[in-house]
Amino acid sequence: NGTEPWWKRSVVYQIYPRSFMDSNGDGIGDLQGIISKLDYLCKLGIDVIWLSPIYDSPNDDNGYDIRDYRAIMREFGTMADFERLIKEAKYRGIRIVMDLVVNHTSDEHSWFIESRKSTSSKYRDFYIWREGKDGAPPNNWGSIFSGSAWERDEKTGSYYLHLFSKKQPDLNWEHQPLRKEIYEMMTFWLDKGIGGFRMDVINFISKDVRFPDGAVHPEQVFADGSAYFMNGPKIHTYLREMNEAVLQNYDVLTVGEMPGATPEDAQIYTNPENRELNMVFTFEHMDLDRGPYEKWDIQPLQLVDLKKNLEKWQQALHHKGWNSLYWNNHDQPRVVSRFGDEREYREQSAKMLAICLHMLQGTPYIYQGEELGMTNVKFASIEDYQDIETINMYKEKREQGIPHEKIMESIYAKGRDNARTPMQWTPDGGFTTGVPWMQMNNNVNEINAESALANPDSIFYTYQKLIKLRKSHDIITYGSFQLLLSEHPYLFVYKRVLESEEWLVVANFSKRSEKLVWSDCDVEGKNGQVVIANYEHLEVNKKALEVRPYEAFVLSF
Ligand code: TEU
Ligand code: CA
Repeated sequence: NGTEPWWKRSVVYQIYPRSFMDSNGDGIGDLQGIISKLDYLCKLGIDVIWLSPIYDSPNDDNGYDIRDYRAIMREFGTMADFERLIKEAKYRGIRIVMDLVVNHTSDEHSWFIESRKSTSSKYRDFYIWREGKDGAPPNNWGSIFSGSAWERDEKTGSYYLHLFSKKQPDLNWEHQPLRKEIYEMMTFWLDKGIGGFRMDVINFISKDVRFPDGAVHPEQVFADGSAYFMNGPKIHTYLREMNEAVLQNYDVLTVGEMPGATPEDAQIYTNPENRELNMVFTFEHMDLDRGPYEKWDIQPLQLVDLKKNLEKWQQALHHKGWNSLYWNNHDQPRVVSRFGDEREYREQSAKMLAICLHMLQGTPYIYQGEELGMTNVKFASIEDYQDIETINMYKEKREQGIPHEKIMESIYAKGRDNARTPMQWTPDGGFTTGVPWMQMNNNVNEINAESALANPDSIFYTYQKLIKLRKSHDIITYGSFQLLLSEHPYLFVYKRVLESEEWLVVANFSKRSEKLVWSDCDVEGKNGQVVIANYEHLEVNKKALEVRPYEAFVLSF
């Protein structure tokens, strides 16, 4: 109905511009390349494009280290290109959401250059400076990109905080003049007609300013859910101030990336009455196939854990807030290789994962190439990897004497470059006429947009249909969620209910055939209509059904 916000029924497509489409043959994706692919995205049917950062940057962390918030990265093009992208997208009914990276800047940002000059600099308090202790850093915090989270600056002998790379100094949100600069910058972009912001690690911006020694590993969340820099003491104050100062004046989408946030945190962040954010990206379901210490400790996913985690988030935010729904982004390995089967059942498992995710309540995010079933990659040498997180981790673990092969297993499973190989447009590549900044995946001749568009049974058309269904069935956006067969190790079975309408979603996360008894789903005797399925010939009207390997279907009753 009229009062419901538009983003509850939208599907967002995430573009990592560096790897999406190169228009000028320098091997690096760019804005004109994106413009040339808008008709492809129109055909898919998406409503919003989230662009990973396109601001001026030295690219230590591929744009997540911003040097000038009001300039376009040279490799990506010009402000005129950006304004043309906005116009061309708008003409096609597509909004452009920008990536707001305000927990830190690049160390080449003019604010930091001034800040480090002297302790009396006007910009000193734009960043977090502390004195060391007996020649050691101020505390034992680790950087997410390895090593200490503190870097000693020669000029003044003080240490500055960087939760990420040493070229990404953290901004000091306690300092009101900094917050004012950020709000003015946000207004600058919103006045250009963007559709909103994805906010990078936004729940890190409030820290415990006593900077106590904490968990040695930065992402470790303490048993009581607290961590030393996530969901800090003033986070809600800052988000409400940001809303008051900027966001409330625009009808835009805001999604906060929130490592360490729980459903209870999200109930506060996404409750519309709190005027904070529309939705958040949780990491909980992305942390189920790892050890307690760090993401590189690989553990096989237990489907029951995934089902229960998604159920927790669905129930916690139903009628209270709003969920984002994702399997992929530029930091995560490709889901078909991670939770599906990239070899024997690649297409079926990719479709199953899409159906299972898009039938949940929330706004779905599709990461570039997910709609093609693009897979992880295995480069032979560490030299072929570009991601600073991977490179720093490799160096650190080699110094600890961990064998190359063991580290490479972790990189193959969880490295971020899995998601950053160039988008596969045609059987011979189609990303660039030059040498791509990162090697293309060698399965491009089989997995590419051209082949997908020519094949009516491709994964692409499953995504296209899921997006269409969302537009015409309120039950997907507003129905309640009920998990069934919660202990089943291979089948993810749930219901969506809206008034008298009932949809049953069945997804087989395994290559085994699994028996499904209709009475267990209390639909016995009712003849369901197939809404969408990834196999042909669904025998519905018997007492039980053999669910085939990676089979997924939705029945409406
Ligand atoms: O990521 C936040 C973050 O914590 C990730 O680094 C994630 O924990 C890690 O990559 C898991 O392997 C955001 C951006 O999405 C990421 O690309 C940036 O590197 C990071 O912030 C710093 O801006
Ligand atoms: Ca280019």
